[in-house]
Amino acid sequence: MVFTRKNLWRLGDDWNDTMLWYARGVLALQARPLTDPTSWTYLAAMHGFAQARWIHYGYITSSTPLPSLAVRQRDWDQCQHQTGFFLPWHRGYLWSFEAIVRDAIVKLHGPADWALPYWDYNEKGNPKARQLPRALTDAQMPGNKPNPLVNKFRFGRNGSGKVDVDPNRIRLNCLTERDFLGVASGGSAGFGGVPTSFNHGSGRNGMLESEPHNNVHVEVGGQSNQSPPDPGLMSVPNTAALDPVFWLHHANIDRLWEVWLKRDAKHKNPTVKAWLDGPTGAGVRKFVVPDVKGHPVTFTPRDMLNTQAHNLNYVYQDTSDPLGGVHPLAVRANTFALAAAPPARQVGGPDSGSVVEKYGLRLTLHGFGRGRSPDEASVSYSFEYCDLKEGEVGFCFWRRCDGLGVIFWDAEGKEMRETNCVLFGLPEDFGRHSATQRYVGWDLFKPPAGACWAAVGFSACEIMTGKLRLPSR
Ligand SMILES: [Cu+2]
Repeated sequence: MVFTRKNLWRLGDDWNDTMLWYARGVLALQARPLTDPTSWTYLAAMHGFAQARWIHYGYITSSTPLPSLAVRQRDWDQCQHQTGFFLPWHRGYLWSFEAIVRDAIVKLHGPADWALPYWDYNEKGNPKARQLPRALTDAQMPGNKPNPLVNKFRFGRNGSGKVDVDPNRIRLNCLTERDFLGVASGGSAGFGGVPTSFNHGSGRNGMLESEPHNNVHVEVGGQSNQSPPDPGLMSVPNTAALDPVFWLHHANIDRLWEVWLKRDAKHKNPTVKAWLDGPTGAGVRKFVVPDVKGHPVTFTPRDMLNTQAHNLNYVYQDTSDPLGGVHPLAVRANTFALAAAPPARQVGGPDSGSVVEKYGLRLTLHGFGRGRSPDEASVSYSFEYCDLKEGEVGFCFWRRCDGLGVIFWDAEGKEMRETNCVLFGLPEDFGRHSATQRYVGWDLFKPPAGACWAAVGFSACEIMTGKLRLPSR
């Protein structure tokens, strides 16, 4: 039997079997002690553990026994973030969790085909997609028992406890990125992240990890309105997996990996050994998760490539392309070598002549990529499909400090229209508005007065040939 992970909202707003059994399974795991590898708290501590915070939130007390140091060093504080291991590590982690919950459900005489639902906050045609259904918000579950799927530390965007994710924070432009692995600085961060060794955090976020993944964490967790505020469980890796929503969010992130692979034949998993083998080297931690008996299982990204292989054995209900498919005429834009760009400066433009060569990636852009954070700047040159003709060059500009999304300016610097990242670069946009040399010029780089600029983007297609000299200032 292949298990099917279903869309949370399509199961219904009301209590349904899948969510009812999830709640019962969570209760069973919560009844197990922290030292049990199949307990709710042990599994959450594998993502990240912070004893003082956990005591503060009431998940343990100062006298709760911990597993031995050796076990903690093997299993806990393991989550992989800001790395190309983000997706494969979380896939193994989800597999372990789901198997343990299912095992608990079966022991309670529940359905043997139970699988973790996924929360598709981007689902089209569902006005409630960005909220949570009743099973995750009701104070009580059927039978008038406290609902284990809720907690006091899920504050939501405004601290009220109501989850309603901002649509501008869950855009899916990561799906248009061609490469799984990116680079640590300069060009694209890649769909799946940058090559690292075992990386429990710090460094550059991959595109999917950044948005929607990170943003959903913070939109759900939020922080309390008191002073000093408590961060919500989901807002911080050391507490995130204590919230039952965590697993449904991560099932969706894992699903988006499948969506990305399927939506474009050019999208491929890494084939480099350093990624496939996972972290290696003397003293380097391995990826380890418990099986249903609590026995440690070591895995590598190589083991995580095929969800239908016997070790994983699941599919998603829906992996259709939320962006409506790759345009047949689309040619992926080349993202130019931003590593060569000078450090971000105040408002500027190409103040010296710049030469673009096919595949040469020689480009001098000054005033590039200003942002409040490297992450924000990094998304600026990470998407693009365009349909430029040979010899043409396209420019795009956008700001996102204020959450407005993508904005195009014409040759006069006039705002043309606001659109969403995922629409950016559709041939009709790019072809009509920006694909001629007419748009090359200093004026283009002037942001509107008072605008908060995150980035200036530049892209040109692989089909571009020859050279183009940008005018000197
Ligand atoms: Cu996460």
